[in-house]
Amino acid sequence: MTKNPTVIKWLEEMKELLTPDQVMWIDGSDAQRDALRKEACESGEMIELNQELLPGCYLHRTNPNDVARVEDRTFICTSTKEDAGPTNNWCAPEEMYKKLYNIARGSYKGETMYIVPFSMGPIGSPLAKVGIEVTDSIYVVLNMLIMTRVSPKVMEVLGDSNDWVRCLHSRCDIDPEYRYICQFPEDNTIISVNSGYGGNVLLGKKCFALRIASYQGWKEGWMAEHMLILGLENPKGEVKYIAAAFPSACGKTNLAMLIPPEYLRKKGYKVWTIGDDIAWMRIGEDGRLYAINPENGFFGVAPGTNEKSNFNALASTKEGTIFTNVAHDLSNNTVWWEGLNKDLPTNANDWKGNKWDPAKFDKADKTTCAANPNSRFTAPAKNCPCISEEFDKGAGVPISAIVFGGRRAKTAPLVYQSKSWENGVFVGSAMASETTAAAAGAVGVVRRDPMAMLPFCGYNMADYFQHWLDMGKKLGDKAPKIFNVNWFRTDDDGNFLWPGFGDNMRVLNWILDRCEGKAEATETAIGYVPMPEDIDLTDLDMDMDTLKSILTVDKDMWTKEATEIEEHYKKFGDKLPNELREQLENLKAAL
Ligand code: GTP
Ligand code: SPV
Ligand code: MN
Repeated sequence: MTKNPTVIKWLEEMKELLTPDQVMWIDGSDAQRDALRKEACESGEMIELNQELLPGCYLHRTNPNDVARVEDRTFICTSTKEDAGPTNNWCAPEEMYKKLYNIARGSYKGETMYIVPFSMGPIGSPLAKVGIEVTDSIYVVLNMLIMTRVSPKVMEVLGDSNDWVRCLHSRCDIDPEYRYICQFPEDNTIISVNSGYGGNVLLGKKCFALRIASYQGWKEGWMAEHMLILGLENPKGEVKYIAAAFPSACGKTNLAMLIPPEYLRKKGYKVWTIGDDIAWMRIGEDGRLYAINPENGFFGVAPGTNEKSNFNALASTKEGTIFTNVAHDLSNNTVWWEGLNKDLPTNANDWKGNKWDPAKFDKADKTTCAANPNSRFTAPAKNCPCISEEFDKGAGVPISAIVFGGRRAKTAPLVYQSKSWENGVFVGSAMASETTAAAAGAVGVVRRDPMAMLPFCGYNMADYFQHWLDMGKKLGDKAPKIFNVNWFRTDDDGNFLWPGFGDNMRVLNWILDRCEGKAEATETAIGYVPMPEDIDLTDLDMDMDTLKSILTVDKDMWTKEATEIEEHYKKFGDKLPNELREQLENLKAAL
């Protein structure tokens, strides 16, 4: 399959370490994929769903101890602890290699070692990068075939180069005590053991395209971000691109595929999806920032996805999709999850494979759910009805606006614009959000999650902030404008005050108008907030007072916020860029 000496050497090492009975190169062909699907169904690893209703679709259940990313077991193994920084778990590379090799040694015995050569980004694009994942899991292979570009062409494009990422995955015993997700950015290496869940094992995704790539971007002068990318077409047919960073399970997939409200659709507004989770961005020849989506599919949150909330995501899952940890509707051999529709299935198995009793379902108690709150679909991007024609082109799209956001019941207004690039970097660095089921641990706790990259930055976050500031200096007046949004403001009873989903388009329009200097704003201590009349409420059952209430910047809350940001900044010590310290002082003074 390859003559690349660096590849051959590493694969030999892996074979010796893992001692598989057989080795199989994955070539991306339909025939090989079909044979693997068959094998996985025979062994019970996957369940074939109703092929008339859901052709090429399968259900998989992970071990109940293994349903989300594990941040406390994720390590950045750089030579020095300082290079990993205060927000990452760190271990010296030699020590971690030794530990992981001891865990993985002999673990493929009696099994097949699958070798998956993949490209993150369109194969051969100057913005793309190559990886090779070895795994003992057919489920992982089949997911990688959807989420990345797998083809013998990947190895051709790589040639004899050593610029590729080594990805070792071994399920071992799915033992949480010995579960480790480790990145070695200096060696372009990832090792994941004792897990079978998405972000822990589809190593092209968070491990490579964010943790390793963010480090590469820092060294090579580009950016790898936890961002969706969408194109917004106006009635004149002009398309402007927006990249948006929200923490896990905070609305990226939904925003990336939104359907504009009817009155805007009638005027000719459209949204095109480029990506729903990750953006790689470089400065183009014209000095603007260009983004590609390095992925080839969507690994989306199932619960809450329905025809109304996200028609395009649901449509994407109708063919060639793998569902993980959703409920199995036995009445017609399809899938179900909370929020799909109001018809609770009466003959279904829950995500653990046990008979589910809808009578015991209690909305407020997640343990009674049929689907795991972090259950997911792995769907081919090409299925998406609104996929952009730029998606598969390697050139990338020029970004007009960068948007940060999170889940904040109070404090953050619906939308505001930062006062400058530096101020925007400050806004991103101070971002906070309530935690979700996407990672193991408590849910609903507010934590600082700078640029939605807290679990994904592969180096010292203070250096990462500096890298953002440096990129802004290079971009100069061609830099995208930076905004912050919050779809999740609630009333005192916990009800969302903003309708969200497709109606978020109303906010995107204001954002693009601001980029073109067309919309007014009020200057506040934190940035520019829209005049209430500039957020179009046509056809919406919302009164002006409610809108005004979610646009307010409360002085007391923000004074408290500033104190908390100061506390958050202390972690970074002297490494915190001075510009950010100044930005914090400016905020305090303005308040
Ligand atoms: P990851 O794949 O984990 O990175 O998540 P994501 O950022 O793509 O989040 P996703 O779009 O899957 O949304 C997660 C949850 O937030 C789902 O339950 C959605 O229904 C909900 N959600 C998304 N957008 C909105 C919104 O505008 N308003 C409200 N209230 N909920 C939303
Ligand atoms: C996230 O948690 O941000 C995800 C899902 O996109 S995972 O692939 O598990 O990281
Ligand atoms: Mn994500």
